[in-house]
Amino acid sequence: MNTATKLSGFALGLAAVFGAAYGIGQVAGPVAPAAETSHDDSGGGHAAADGGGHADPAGPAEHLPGGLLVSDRGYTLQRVAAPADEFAFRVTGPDGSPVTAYDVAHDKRMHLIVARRDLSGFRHVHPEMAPDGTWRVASPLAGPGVWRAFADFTPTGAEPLTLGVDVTVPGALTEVPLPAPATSTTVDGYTVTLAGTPQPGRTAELTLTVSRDGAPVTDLEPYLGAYGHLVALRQGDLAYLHVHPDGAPGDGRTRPGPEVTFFAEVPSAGAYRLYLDFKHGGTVHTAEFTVVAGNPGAPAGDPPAVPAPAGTSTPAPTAGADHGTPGHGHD
Ligand SMILES: [Cu+2]
Repeated sequence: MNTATKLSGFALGLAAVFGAAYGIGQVAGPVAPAAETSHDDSGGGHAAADGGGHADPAGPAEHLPGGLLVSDRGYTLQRVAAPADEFAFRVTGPDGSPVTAYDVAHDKRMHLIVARRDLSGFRHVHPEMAPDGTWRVASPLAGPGVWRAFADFTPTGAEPLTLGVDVTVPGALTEVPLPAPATSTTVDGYTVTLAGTPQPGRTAELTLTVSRDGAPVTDLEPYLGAYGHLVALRQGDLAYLHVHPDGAPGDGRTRPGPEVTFFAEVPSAGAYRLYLDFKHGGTVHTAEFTVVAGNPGAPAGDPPAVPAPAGTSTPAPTAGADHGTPGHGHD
């Protein structure tokens, strides 16, 4: 019940902000310096997820997961025209001009993550910035569809920020159904298992274990300042979640596998897709998982966490076919 209350509050917040985003859309184009949004009357002194120690009044957007907004706290993500095989964008700051000063976070000044709206096609790449603030990278958009592109960065002197923008790649669209929840997956000959289940509103420990040919991998290579980098996207709106690794290479306690541990907090119950980037043999691999956060016995009226595969619309919904529910009782 408590959870339900929180969730409806969250939904209301979303509605309010989407309303605001719609308003922004109306005046899109050359973006005038975003009129200083002073919605401080919300009284929201909500603690920042990380970093802390900021003096700015917390606007409503600070209560949202990242990636849902194309413009936030005065910073706006703008695509820049580019050849089809290239993806280019810039970020304008509160004064309306392109941002050129960024802090390094996770080894890079800019992380560009893309995924189709159906959560397929995940890529995580690192563009290069031209002196005028334009970021360019070989296009990570692999095929037709509606993609969400996330720019994850920290402007020097400001808080970390993730802005998102939709990008349509024309062509015949084949929607990929979200794979069923699972605690084990394979990629490039590696088997990766997942222990732990995200919980709405509180931090959960997620441990991923990498093996190959039945043997634990104990020589993972540092990637982005850690032995793994985990991104979580929420089904339905692709809210982008920061997930923090536990420990770093060289800290004297963190081993290079086979286990990589993260602390994650999800904003709501429901389905998420997790993407683990890890490096081994000089190559970055991405293992993907579907997880369902919260109580599987969700309140009536909630949409199913995982939709039936498209095109196989059997008339009778499979009652109680809640297979693959993550539990604690394995082993
Ligand atoms: Cu990155």
